[in-house]
Formats: sequence, C-alpha cells, structure tokens
Amino acid sequence: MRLLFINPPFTHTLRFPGNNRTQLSECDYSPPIGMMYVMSYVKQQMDAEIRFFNFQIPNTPSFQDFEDLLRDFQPDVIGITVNTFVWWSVYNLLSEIRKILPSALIVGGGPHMWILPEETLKNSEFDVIVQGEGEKTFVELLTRFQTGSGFEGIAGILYKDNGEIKKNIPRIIEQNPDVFPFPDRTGFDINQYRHPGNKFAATAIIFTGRGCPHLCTFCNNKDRSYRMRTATHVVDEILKCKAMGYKSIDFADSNFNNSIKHVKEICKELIRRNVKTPWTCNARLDNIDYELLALMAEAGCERICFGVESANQEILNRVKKNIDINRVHDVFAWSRSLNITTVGLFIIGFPGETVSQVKTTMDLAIQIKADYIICQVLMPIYGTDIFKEAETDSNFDSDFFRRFICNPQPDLTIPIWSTGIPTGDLIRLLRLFYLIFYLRPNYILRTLQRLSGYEDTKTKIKMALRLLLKFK
Ligand code: B12
Ligand code: SF4
Repeated sequence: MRLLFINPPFTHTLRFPGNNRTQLSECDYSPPIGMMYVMSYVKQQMDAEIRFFNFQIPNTPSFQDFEDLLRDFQPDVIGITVNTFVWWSVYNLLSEIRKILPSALIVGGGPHMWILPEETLKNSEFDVIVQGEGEKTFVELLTRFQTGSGFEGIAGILYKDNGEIKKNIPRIIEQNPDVFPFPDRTGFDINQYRHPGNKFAATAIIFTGRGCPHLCTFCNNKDRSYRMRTATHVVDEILKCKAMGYKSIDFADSNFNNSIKHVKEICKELIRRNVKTPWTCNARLDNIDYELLALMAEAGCERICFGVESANQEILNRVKKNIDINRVHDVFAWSRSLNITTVGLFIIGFPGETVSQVKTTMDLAIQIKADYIICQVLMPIYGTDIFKEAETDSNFDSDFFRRFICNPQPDLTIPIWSTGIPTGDLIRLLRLFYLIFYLRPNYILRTLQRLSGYEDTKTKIKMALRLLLKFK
C-alpha cells in the first residue's frame, strides 16, 4: 500500500480579528506533530510505502512538485492534517488531488475535525474524517482498506458510503500515551524550525501529555481527559531529539503544569540525566510556586507563556478560567528573579467587558513586567461554550463557520461577538494594547540592551515592523 501524508499550505487562512497577516513568517513554522505521531504509528504497525509532502516550510514547494509526486507515486491513501484556519486551502487542494487521483482514499485528521464534521465531509473530496487521537483509528482504517472490508464499526470516524454520510461511535481515548512511538521526525530539516524566542536554536516540539482537564468556555479543546507521559519516556524523546541536532525544546502542551507532581518528575529526570537542553513551555498561574519555578529553571526552563487572559477576576470566573489573578504579580516576579523570560497571553472583548476593564488589563501587562505579550480579541469558535452563548445573540454572525465550511473563501476574518464594546473600538484597543506595551521607551531600551547579535537584531526589527503593519 502506498500512503502519502500532507501538511497543507498555510495560505489565505482565516484571520484573527484585527490581524491582517495570512502567511507564516520564518519564525512561525512548526512541524505537524499530531500527524507525525500518526506517521510513526503506521510505520510501527504496518508494512506500507510512506511519503510525506510538506507545504509549510520556508521555501514553499510548488504545486507542480506536488502534482508530480501524485502522478509518480500514485498513493492509494492520502492523509491530510487540518486545522480550521487552513480549510480554504485544504478544500482546494482536495479538488486538485481528486482530479489527478480519482479513486484514492482521502482521509482528513486534526483539530478541525470537531468543527461541523458532517458538513466538512459532505462538501469536500474527503472520503473519511478521523476525529481526535488518530494513531489507532488510522491503522484500523488502513487495515480495513487493504482487506476491502468496509469501514463499518471503526470507532472515531465519519465516512462516505455510496454518497451517504455515516458517523461511527467515538473512539475511547488511549489512557497511556507512552504506548505511542515518538513522532516521526525523519525527513525534517531541523534548521527550518529555529525560533527567535528560543535564541534561534533548532527547536523540537514535545508533548508531555495529551488533553487538557480545564473547561475555559472560549476554548475548543475537545480532549478533556488529561493523560501524562512518564518522565522517562519524555526525556528519552528529548535525548533522541538532541542526538538529531535539536538544540532547544518547546513543551507545547496547552498547560505544562496541569500536575505539579508530573512537572517535578520531568525536571528531576532532566537534571538526573544531565540533559542540559534549554526549554520553553505554556503554564497556568495556578499550580505554580517559587519552589517549582526554581526547579524548572534548574532543569533548563528559559521561557514560559502564561495564560493571564484578563485582569478582571469576575471575567476570569465567568469564562471558567479558574485562576486567581492576584497570583500574577508573584508568579511573574518569581520567574523574573530566576531569569525565566515571561510571555503574558491576553484576550480582550469578553462578553460584557468594558473599555475600562480592558485598560486595567493593559495596565496589568505593564505592571507585571512581562517580557512579551500576545493579545487577541475574543472570537467565539464554533462548538465552544462561548459560541453557544453568542449564538443566542442575533447580532452575532453565528452562521459564519457553516458558510465557511460549506463554501470556503480565502482570507476571511472570524467574527467578533461584540457586546460591551463595538467591534471597531475593540480592534483599536487591540492595536493600542500592542503599541502601548511594545513602544514604551524603557521597553525599547531594555530590548536594545539585550540584543544578541546580527540575527537577533534583524529579527527584532522585522518583528517590530510586523507589529506596526499588523493592523489595518
Ligand atoms: C501546541 C499547539 C500549537 C503549536 C504546535 C502545532 C503543531 N505544529 O503541531 C503552535 C504554537 C505552533 C500552534 C500553532 C497554531 N495553532 Co495550535 N494548538 C496547539 C495545542 C495547544 C496542542 C495541540 C496538541 O495537543 N497536539 C498533540 C497532538 C498529539 O494532537 P493533535 O495535534 O490534535 O493530533 C492528533 C489528532 O488530531 C490526529 N491527527 C492530526 N493530524 C492527523 C492527520 C491524519 C491523516 C489523521 C488520520 C489523524 C490526524 O492524530 C493526532 C495524534 O493523535 C492545541 C490546543 C489543544 N489543546 O488541542 C492548539 C490548536 C490545535 N491550535 C489551533 C490553532 C488555531 C493554531 C493556529 C492556526 C494559530 C495561529 N495563530 O496561527 C496555528 C496553526 C499552525 C499551523 N501551521 O497550522 C487551534 C485549532 C482550532 C481548529 N479548530 O482547528 C487549537 C485546537 C487551539 C484552540 N483551542 O483553538 N499550535
Ligand atoms: S484555554 Fe487552555 S486551560 Fe483552558 S481549556 Fe483550553 S487548553 Fe485548557
């Protein structure tokens, strides 16, 4: 069996409100880790000839190269990883593939598959879509495909059966993520993943667990059961990456610190095995104290992105973020004292939020002396609890996602749910947030003092220009 995996083009994607960028810049590239897990598992479990075509690399390959591969390789099955943002380009890619390979089995996976799955399948050239954890489902699917025994009963898929859409039962999630082999990193040029935030080191993305146990109403994470990998398994993977030439690790879990015990085990294992590779992670403000941060720093932690979201406790409670905002000052100060770079993640435009509440959040970002901030206007994503709330408001364009899935158009902007603050004002506030934060004379001075050479200077200038040009 010939099998082709595709990481689709990241062009003319959906846009975040207030952001006119639709292309990846050189520091945004990241390998499709979820699909790489699936590739590894297939390699481990089956005898198949496998190729991989990656559109998301700095020198994007041409469509001609892609079509040549389709004609030469003639895959029996094609697997594509999809997030909703790239649906327009995936949709068009599927039509092109179908013209060249009318009878190939085309399978979609990835986070988009939770958003209007029936519509996604019905309106596209996908034959099957896989929801959630893909390894076991895909192998079962391929085995059935090989034997020609149909797809009935394969848990976790929706498929077309003589034009009819069939939805099978959901797959029971694997509780021990250690059973899956490491993501297949062969065939990737590690230098394409050099991140300025990680001192331009070739950075490997690693997950220490799967799922997220929290319930934030704005998040479309469907995998609420948290499963941890053992520290030994995680560090084995890190050492393997190190041997491949990676110089830095990004723990990309939504929250690295869902379990303090788990973080301690990983840090101790990193220290015990003398790994000495710098790493970065995302963390919540709860479940963290000085002692834990100190251990993380000792184990190589150099940067943490903290989901702060808002300065207003009431708002945080309403969206079920469930953190105590009073801890933010301590957590940022502790991190600073341990030389850990901090990134504050913020959202503005929560339901009922006022301009003065947004300004309090801006003040907070400055007071806590975050090294960087990232801010977004809230956009209710289909399927989230906040989307369900927004749907009840006739002023909100709740049909947007359905239209986009059924008839995708390039470069659309996700609608804002404007309640307290009019849309135009929210975009202006977003711009103001970035400008006030990044254009402070003190901040600029500190950044200039910390520039570490030509590459850093060039990138920071590019990033500053991007920041200024980001908003229309
Ligand atoms: C880490 C992360 C990132 C990292 C790394 C992404 C990467 N390259 O893998 C970074 C920061 C780079 C990133 C970027 C973006 N991300 Co992101 N990211 C995540 C996060 C936090 C974790 C993903 C994860 O757990 N992966 C672990 C692996 C094991 O799971 P997985 O990727 O889902 O893969 C499994 C299945 O989906 C399936 N599968 C995947 N592909 C395929 C393919 C086939 C053929 C099959 C059969 C199965 C299959 O099998 C995999 C293994 O079990 C999620 C939030 C979340 N909690 O899920 C958001 C999330 C996936 N990201 C999201 C978004 C929107 C983005 C961006 C578009 C944001 C932006 N501003 O540009 C970009 C897009 C990047 C891109 N190039 O396409 C959204 C997607 C929403 C959606 N409906 O599609 C999520 C769900 C966050 C959210 N709640 O909104 N992201
Ligand atoms: S926003 Fe973060 S903490 Fe909240 S549910 Fe989503 S992934 Fe979990």
